[in-house]
Amino acid sequence: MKNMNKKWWQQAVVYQIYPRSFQDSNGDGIGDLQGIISRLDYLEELGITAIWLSPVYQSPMDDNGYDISDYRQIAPEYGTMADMEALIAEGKKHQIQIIMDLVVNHTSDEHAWFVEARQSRDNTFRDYYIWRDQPNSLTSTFSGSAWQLDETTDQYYLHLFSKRQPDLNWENEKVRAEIYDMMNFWIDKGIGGFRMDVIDLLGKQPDLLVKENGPKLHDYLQEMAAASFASKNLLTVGETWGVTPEIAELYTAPERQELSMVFQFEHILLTTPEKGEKWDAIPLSVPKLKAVLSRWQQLEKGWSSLFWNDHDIPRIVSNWGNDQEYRVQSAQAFAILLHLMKGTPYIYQGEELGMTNYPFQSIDEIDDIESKNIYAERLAKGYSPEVLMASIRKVGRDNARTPMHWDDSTNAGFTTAEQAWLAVNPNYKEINAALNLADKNSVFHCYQKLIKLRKENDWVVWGDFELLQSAPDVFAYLRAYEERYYLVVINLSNQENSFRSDFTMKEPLIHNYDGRTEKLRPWEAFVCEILHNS
Ligand code: TEU
Ligand code: CA
Repeated sequence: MKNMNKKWWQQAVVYQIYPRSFQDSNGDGIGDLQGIISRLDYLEELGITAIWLSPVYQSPMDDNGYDISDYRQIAPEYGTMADMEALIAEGKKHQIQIIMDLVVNHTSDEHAWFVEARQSRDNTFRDYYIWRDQPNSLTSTFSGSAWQLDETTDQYYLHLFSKRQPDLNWENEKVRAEIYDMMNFWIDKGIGGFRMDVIDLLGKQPDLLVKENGPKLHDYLQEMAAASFASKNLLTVGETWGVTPEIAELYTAPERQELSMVFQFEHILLTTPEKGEKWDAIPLSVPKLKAVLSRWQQLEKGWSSLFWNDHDIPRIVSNWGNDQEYRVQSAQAFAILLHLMKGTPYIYQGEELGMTNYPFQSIDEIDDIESKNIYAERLAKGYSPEVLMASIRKVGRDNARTPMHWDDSTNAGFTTAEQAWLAVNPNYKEINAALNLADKNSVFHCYQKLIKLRKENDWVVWGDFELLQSAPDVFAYLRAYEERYYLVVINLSNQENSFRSDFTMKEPLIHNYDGRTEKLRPWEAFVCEILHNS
């Protein structure tokens, strides 16, 4: 057994909260920290053991908090530092650690460092950011050039995201020291770790047009770890869009002392055309999904994350499932598939209810800066509003960001305000937490059983993974642990399929239909122990 050194975060189940949309406690239409505290009982019942909290720091909210103007203050709309400390303490009482979002590739243009830096070319903080006399062809993830002219000082600054998110200069050791100091400020408050926003950009070389995986990246991460979390037994997870399994091991091989795990997006990118943008999404190929996910299960060194969703990604049940006649079955099928693989699973708020994408009709309903920018860019290129709204409905980030559905009261119990900051999905009367809790066959209870199974059975966490041959749309795998074998079978299709094997199957431990038949019904999924007699 390789895992002699078992870590708490390998056994954790993480739940991501997008604070703006989780629970409003004071009737202003915006979710907040007291709202989260009021829902800790719900989260404990689900069984999760950590919360990844999207940013709650002071911010002008150009990118909903991913533009931070003060890393040591809480945004007033979310509460106070006392509320944050209360969340950390109350979380512990519910066996839930708080993972803070660490956004250090860039700050807000309202951060004091940038306000200073743009005063003059010889300002002390000038080198905290990246300035050039001329722009090059680098583009921003949010459309257009990555360079913005600053008129006062007549130079361009780099912004890989919005122009209100200037990139920090990681080559400047003073910047690095400030960041590590800030991380320790949060570690000292008792947090459980960090989710690291676009961490693979830290080593960027803008003059060479290199964004991801720059040459100094891992030096910085090792320095960061040594200066902050390395000795603290924290969960650290890096957001790395440009990672392969080989690169992932550079982050996560234990002897390198960098991160616990990374978010790898290869499966998510399967529906982005190879030379195109996510806005031109192509259908999912299940055989490719099997190939990608099973390759990531074979990591030699280090550890993986498991996820379908976050605040940037459309809802899994709408994206790759069937959010109409098989909404419950397909949401459960994806849950069973993910939670029984090897790695630390992440659940995005509402995923455990089978929440769906939103039927956005007009750009006026959209808040997300990425969607707004691509809409303007493509409208100017001659795309029609209908075509643009169709792709925003399919992949726009606001699909994940509409308020959480708690019950069937006005605004789904999210807020007592007349209007939430972003519209509540009209299907909340059929899809909400109260209904899910009342129905033992609900999506919620499937997640709850999966988490319980993980907590009570070592094989779920530590077992070896083996992909099995099966029909193209059937995902079947084995987990093997201490001479016992578990079979997981998922039909990722609206059609019936079959699965044949020589195994003797015991009763399903978790199953999204009643009883087994010869065929696999649409989106049928189950796990059972087998007697391995082949
Ligand atoms: O996301 C990184 C990122 O590149 C995303 O913008 C993602 O690529 C995009 O949504 C897919 O089209 C992180 C955060 O998760 C995101 O919310 C922030 O906007 C971004 O960084 C900037 O901080
Ligand atoms: Ca509020």
